[in-house]
Amino acid sequence: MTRHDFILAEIDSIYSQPFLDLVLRAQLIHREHHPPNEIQGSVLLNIKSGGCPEDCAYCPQSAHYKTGVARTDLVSLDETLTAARAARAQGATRFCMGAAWRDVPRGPQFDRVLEMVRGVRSLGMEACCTLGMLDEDQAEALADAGLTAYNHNLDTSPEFYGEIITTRTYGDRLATLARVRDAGIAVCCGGIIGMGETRDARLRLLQQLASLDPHPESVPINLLVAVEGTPLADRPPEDPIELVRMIATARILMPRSFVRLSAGRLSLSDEAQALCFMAGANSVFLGDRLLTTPNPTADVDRSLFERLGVTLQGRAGLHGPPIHE
Ligand code: SAM
Ligand code: DTB
Ligand code: SF4
Repeated sequence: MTRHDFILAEIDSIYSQPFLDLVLRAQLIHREHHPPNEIQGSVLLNIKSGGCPEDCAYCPQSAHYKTGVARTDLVSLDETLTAARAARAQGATRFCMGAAWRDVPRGPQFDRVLEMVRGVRSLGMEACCTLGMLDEDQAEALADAGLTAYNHNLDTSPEFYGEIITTRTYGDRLATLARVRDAGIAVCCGGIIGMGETRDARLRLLQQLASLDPHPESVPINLLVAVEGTPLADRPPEDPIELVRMIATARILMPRSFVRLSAGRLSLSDEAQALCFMAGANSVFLGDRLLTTPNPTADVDRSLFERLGVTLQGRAGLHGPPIHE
């Protein structure tokens, strides 16, 4: 039974209980719904970098800040499919294409994104996009092209949102998420910790995520990567124990979702990552690059997974059409 009506005090009593009780409970729930030693691997490709008109305070790709991130045009179909094949060879089952757009431009650029989605699906991989706001027609076109999932994060609580982003509202985000859901595309929606938010703000984010009905199929939990030039550049590193609490609480509230240990893995020890998996994280980004910042290399991840006896989710877990190649 999944629930969507958690009150804040309930979430607080889960999140704030003694750490070992929390992790144990999360792990037991995890095992009821997921294979215990299997992790989903996704690879990200930045298909259009930098120059974004939004002012998200954490983001190196916002045009409002001087971060040295290159501004590029939309990459070619060829380049995308080459990267998708490499991702598949590294063991990823999902390929995620991210664009630094406020919303998706109509015309040839969107047509190319649709080609990319078809191409990735024909490699037998799940395809995910994160392109900013979508209208109904665009959501339907992406669904028709075979898009598996759309990433659109709520990032933080409704109350703290205005401190982080002023160029769009929480309501704008929720409206796009509803269009994605209505088009029949899986929803990937999560947030960031370490931006100076209170514990209450984290609980409210979790409450918002769990109130989505159905729950998002994937819930990325990002640890802030503090990037020089952004307003959050000087944020002190977040306590990894808080990240584990966040993941464990997400696992308990949304038992069937993939909980993705997303940005920030490079700042975690192997032991902290292992605790995140113990707490119910069952998805990561593979590959040495996220969108603009580094991520553990394939060798480092392979060794970590081997030492933990963890395997990458195989193709058997894939939804969608069979492999054509
Ligand atoms: N422009 C699209 C959007 O905002 O939905 C897609 C790309 S955006 C980079 C996707 C997500 O990456 C953001 O919602 C945020 O959660 C995460 N993110 C971006 N920069 C980050 C950073 N420096 N540290 C952690 N997470 C970050
Ligand atoms: C998500 O929640 N995290 C990913 C993905 N969705 C698109 C992005 C993380 C970006 C980290 C900063 C960067 O590399 O630019
Ligand atoms: Fe643009 Fe997305 Fe970065 Fe915000 S998070 S500035 S919308 S690329």
